[in-house]
Amino acid sequence: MKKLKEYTGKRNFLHTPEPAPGIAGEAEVEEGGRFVVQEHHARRLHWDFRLEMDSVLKSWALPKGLPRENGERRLAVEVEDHPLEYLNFQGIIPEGNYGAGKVIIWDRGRYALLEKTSRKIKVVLLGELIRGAYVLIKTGKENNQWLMIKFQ
Ligand SMILES: [Mn+2]
Repeated sequence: MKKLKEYTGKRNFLHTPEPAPGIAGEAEVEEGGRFVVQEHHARRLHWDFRLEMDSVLKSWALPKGLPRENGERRLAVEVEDHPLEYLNFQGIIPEGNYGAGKVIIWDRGRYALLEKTSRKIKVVLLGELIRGAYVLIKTGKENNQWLMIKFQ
């Protein structure tokens, strides 16, 4: 899958327990409006926020996690699209591999899309820990920098 070329290019699936795209078989992965937040104990602790969109997981790394209060904004760095199979991934990425460290599923659930443009994604997240409305806004300067803001 072309969209996942960057994901595949950064990883050697003989050495990382992370899923190779399509390994579970796309048919086995039920489609539709899911999200996951993974706590990733890499060189620097961060939280990866992933939204199922266009048959991949659109992904952002948040150094401080998701905003918790209304009006709170957090930096969200857009990273490469991940395969849908990553929704269920947790485990330890061994030293020497891209993103080495422990990955824990911190929350997951479904989302409703309220608005989507190339620079703005507005969603309602219905997870186990997280329930609320959030907007992601591309900040412009750095191409991969977004802000995630809780607004309800
Ligand atoms: Mn990560």
